[in-house]
Amino acid sequence: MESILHHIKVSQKQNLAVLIDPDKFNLNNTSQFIDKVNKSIATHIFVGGSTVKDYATEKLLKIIKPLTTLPIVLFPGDILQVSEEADAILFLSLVSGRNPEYLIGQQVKAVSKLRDSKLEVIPTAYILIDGGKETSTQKVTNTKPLTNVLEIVDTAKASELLGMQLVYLEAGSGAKKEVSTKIIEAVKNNINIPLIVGGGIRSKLAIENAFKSGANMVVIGTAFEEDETFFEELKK
Ligand code: 1GP
Repeated sequence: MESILHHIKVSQKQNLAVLIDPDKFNLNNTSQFIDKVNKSIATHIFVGGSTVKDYATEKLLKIIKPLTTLPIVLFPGDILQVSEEADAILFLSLVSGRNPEYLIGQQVKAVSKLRDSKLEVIPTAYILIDGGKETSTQKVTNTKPLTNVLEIVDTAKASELLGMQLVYLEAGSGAKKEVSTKIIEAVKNNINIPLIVGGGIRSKLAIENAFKSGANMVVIGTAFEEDETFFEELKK
């Protein structure tokens, strides 16, 4: 399989990832849901969450894998979610916060699982942006989201200079407001690595705005969880 990071970098096509949070997902509905994903404009499936019961992610991955040919990317909140059943892992460092456990602690603990892994490991700067409400990621990591544009831009740039391969601007799952176009543009203009944007995106217009502002990939979870007709909406 072509490197997922490379694909995100070079593809002219707009990448749309559907995020499946094993904690919220109804397993009885899996094949119907994945069928809709397969027929939609989605290009990737992300699996993970900030609070997931032990091995629920791996269990879900095993069910999803035979049902789709889309690349499956782990989006793990902790090391228990690291699984060989996916194609790649966003190896996240929460660079917007100053909690060492999520900057480097979890990553060190994950090495025992990743050392002999076949997963494509994608070093990712994970930046929480204020989305208008406290998210579970903020609670779990005990960190605050960023609000200041210059600080957001400098955090993204520092991550690139440190060698990270991807920047992920995250307003938080179910955010009241998505990452603003102003922030997306400012970050995009200052980095040379691909940019992912997610959190609170619930309309076709918001997706288009994120792409126009420079996002290489948009991630959507809640809008699909709450209303599967959103898949149809995007085709129009
Ligand atoms: C991925 O957490 C987001 O970045 C997903 O957010 O659930 O609000 O789409 P939503």
